[in-house]
Formats: sequence, C-alpha cells, structure tokens
Amino acid sequence: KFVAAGGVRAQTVSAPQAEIEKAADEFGKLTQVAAVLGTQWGDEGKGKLVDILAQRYDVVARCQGGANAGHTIYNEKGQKFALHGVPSGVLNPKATCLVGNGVVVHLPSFFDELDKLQSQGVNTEGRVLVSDRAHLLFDLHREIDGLREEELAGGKIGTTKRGIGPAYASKVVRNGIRVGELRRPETFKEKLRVMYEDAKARFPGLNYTEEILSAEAARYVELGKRLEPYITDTVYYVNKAHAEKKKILIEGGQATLLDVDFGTYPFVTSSNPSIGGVIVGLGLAPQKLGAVIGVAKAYTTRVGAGPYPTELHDETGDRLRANGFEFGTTTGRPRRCGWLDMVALRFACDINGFTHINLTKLDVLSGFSEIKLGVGYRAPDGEVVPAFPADLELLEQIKVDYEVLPGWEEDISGMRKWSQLPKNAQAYVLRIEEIVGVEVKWIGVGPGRDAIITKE
Ligand code: 2SA
Ligand code: GDP
Ligand code: MG
Repeated sequence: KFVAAGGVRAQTVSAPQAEIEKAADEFGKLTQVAAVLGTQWGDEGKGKLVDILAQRYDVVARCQGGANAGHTIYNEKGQKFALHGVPSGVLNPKATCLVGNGVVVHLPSFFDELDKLQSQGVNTEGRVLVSDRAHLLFDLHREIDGLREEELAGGKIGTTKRGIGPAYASKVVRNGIRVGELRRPETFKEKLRVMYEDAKARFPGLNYTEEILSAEAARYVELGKRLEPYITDTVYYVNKAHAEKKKILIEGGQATLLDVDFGTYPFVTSSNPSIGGVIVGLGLAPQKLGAVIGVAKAYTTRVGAGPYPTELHDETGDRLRANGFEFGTTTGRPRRCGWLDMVALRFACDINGFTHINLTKLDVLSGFSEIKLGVGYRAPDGEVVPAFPADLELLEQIKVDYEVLPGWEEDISGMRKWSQLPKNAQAYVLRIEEIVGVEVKWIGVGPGRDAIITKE
C-alpha cells in the first residue's frame, strides 16, 4: 500500500491484479495493433493506459515527439516512474520497446532515462530498439529552442525547451542527422559542423562554441558506440513482428490539439501526435491498425501558451489543479485547467477515428456540485462556430455554450465497477459518449495501475 501524490485527495493505492488484467484483456484479445493517442493538449494519462495494455502486447512503440513527453506511471507496488523518451511499455518485462523513425532522440537523456530505470529495478537490457532513421537531437537544438523562445518575447510558445522544434526543423530543412549515421563518425562530425555553422549564422547570440561543438561531437560518437546494439531497422522489425502475429501497441506523445497541422498553431509541438504521425513515424500501414484509443481527461488541461476556450481562471480551475495534481511531468510547470471541451473532443474524434475512449481522472471531479461540459462554440457576434476553428484570433474570443450536469459527492477512487459509480458520474460519462458517438471503454479513477474501470 502507498499514498499517491494526488493533491488534496491523495489516495491509497493497492493493486488487485484482476482489475489490471481485466482492463488489459479487453484489447489484448480484440486487436493485433492498437494506438493510444491524446485527444486534448497532452497529459491525459496515456502512459498509464499504455502501461496497463502493454501486459498484453509484444511490442510497444513510440512514433513521434521526444523527451518533451512526460508519462507518469505507478506500478502495482506504488513505485513512481516518469518516462520521457522510452516507451511506457518498458515496465512490462515481456514487451520489446521501439523508438520509431518519427521520434527525435537526445542520446544523453535517452541513456540517463535507461540508467534510471535500471536503478529502479527495471531490466531494459536488449528490450529497447531505436530506429536507424530516427533523427538525433543535440544540445545545439536545445540551445536554439531557448533562443527562439527569447526572440518571441511576449509571444512565447512555452515549449519544454527540450530542443524538439529545432530538431524537427533540421529534419525538414534536410540538414538533420539520423541515428544510423553514428556508424560513420567522420561524416557524422562533418554534418554536425554544418548544422552548427547554419545555426551560428542564424543566431549570432548562440551560446555554443567550437569547444562545445567538439565536445558534443565526441560525446555523441562515444554514445553512438553504446547505442550500436539498440540501432535497428524498426520498419523491417515492426512489419516482421506483424507478419508473425505479434501484438503491437503504439504510444502517442502530446496530443491532437498540439499537432503541428491540426492543433492551435503555432502554439503546438513540431510533430504530428495524431493518427497520421503513427503511420509516418513507424512505417506500419494504416489498414493494420485495429483500434485507435483516444485518451481524454474528464476535464481539460494545457501546459504552455495558446488559446484554450474552456479555461477557468477562477478557484474552480485552482481546485481542478490541486485535486488532479496538475503539474508538468517533464518541466514541473503548473497546468492550466478548465472544463471538458466537447467541440475539441469531437474534432479529435474526426481526425483520429477513435474506436474507443479512455476517460481519465473522473475521480478528480468528485465533490463538485455541478460539472460543466463545453458543448458549442460561438463567435463574439453570437454566430455558431460549428467546428474547432483554425483561426487563432477567433479561438481566443470564442464564447463557449455549456451544458450543466449535476455532480456527485462520493469519493470514487476506490470503485472498480461501472455499477458502483454514482448515477451522476455515470450520466456524465454517458453524455460524453452520446455527444461524440464513441464508446468510453475505460474510466480512470486514480493514478494507480488498478484504478481503472472497464465499462460493461
Ligand atoms: P515542445 O517542447 O516544442 O514540444 O513544446 C511545444 C508545445 O507542446 C507542449 N507540450 C506538452 N504539453 C503537455 N505535456 C507535455 N509533456 C510534459 C508532461 C510537459 C511538461 O507530460 O507534463 O512537463 O511541461 C508536452 N510536451 C510538449 C508544450 O507545453 C508547448 O505548448
Ligand atoms: P500522459 O502524458 O498522457 O501520459 O499523462 P501524464 O503522465 O503527463 O499526466 C497524467 C497524470 O495523471 C499522471 O500524474 C498520472 O499518474 C495521473 N493519472 C492518470 N490517470 C489518472 C486517473 O484516472 N486519476 C487520477 N487522479 N490521476 C490519474
Ligand atoms: Mg505528459
């Protein structure tokens, strides 16, 4: 037994294995390939679901993003793990974890994370494979990330400063360096120099000197040797695994509203955390996907800047933050909080074609006398805005139409069955299902592995 860091209503987490297995079984039986994606602005609890489902999957793969992701998981002993670049499936000793071609990899952080996992008792040996096509992310990119944010002054994106945007920029501008190129140290060093010269020309204030360049190049060549047993043609690997009927689980980082194409651009990350990123970032054809699971928090949060129609700037927002312990897993930043936005959720359902939803953190809503659901958008002149708009200025000024539902008093964090949930909690879940037309398969009622209800 242990007490989880759960804010005001910290709770005791024990782990009846049966509950965890029940949740895992639902999909383990159902489909050979499943993807778990965020539906909002990230931190919906994707890591927890992936960790549970990973018990029934042979391969768990990341396909986009990098160490900007932060997935917090509590195992059955209540031990806390914060994963960033390593797939959340790593806690299941039987799963092989892939870092797909669409990911950007900062090697020092990657190894730090693996070392930390080893020190926490997780055997990662031979279980993590990295795509030879994945792009490398350097300290140089991190430095640029900081400078770009400084340049934006009042218009900062609020990035995680992990170098993600600049690394994807290198990839797209075609002076990036891929993992496989570590095998040719001389060419690798030359390419890193080209990248540096390019950055120096663009950012005269760059705090990255010749000495730092040499040190980073040498460090990467050494880490490249350590990485050698991990480097894999993951496209071949994942397709072979599929042909051999192995089960494959794909873990999304960030979420649809942070997608560089569909999100609140430019207040987005630089990858595609929606369904397209799964295909491009792994090399597995779309018809092989049997299930696409959308993870949605029972309310919304956002970390970083950008429009957020249902954001609460009052004590209700503060209460959600405290109850839900809403602080960034990677940066510790307080998350902005607000009511569930059904216009945004419908948008995410349209884009991703979710077959199921995992509604998380329903326990955080206990004790609110009423709960609001944002069900419609209006422009300042009152005209209905039928879908999540691309126009950021409009989104900033959106008036949200709310539906008010009655809350419940009961602490639901110990409940494990749909039938145990208070009627008003059930009604809230059913209303969400009704609006989006997608089944809510799982309901999260706490941070622990067992704190999940499989809806009957
Ligand atoms: P970046 O660093 O270039 O990807 O930042 C661009 C935007 O994307 C947001 N972003 C995230 N939002 C929520 N969670 C993320 N992961 C961490 C977590 C974040 C943390 O799990 O808590 O610890 O702060 C994540 N990663 C990127 C970011 O806030 C920018 O709005
Ligand atoms: P991810 O990025 O989507 O994997 O989510 P994070 O791990 O960044 O943030 C989700 C946070 O909520 C973590 O601290 C989880 O331990 C916690 N969490 C996940 N599901 C639940 C739930 O159902 N209830 C509560 N109270 N916490 C949860
Ligand atoms: Mg997170």
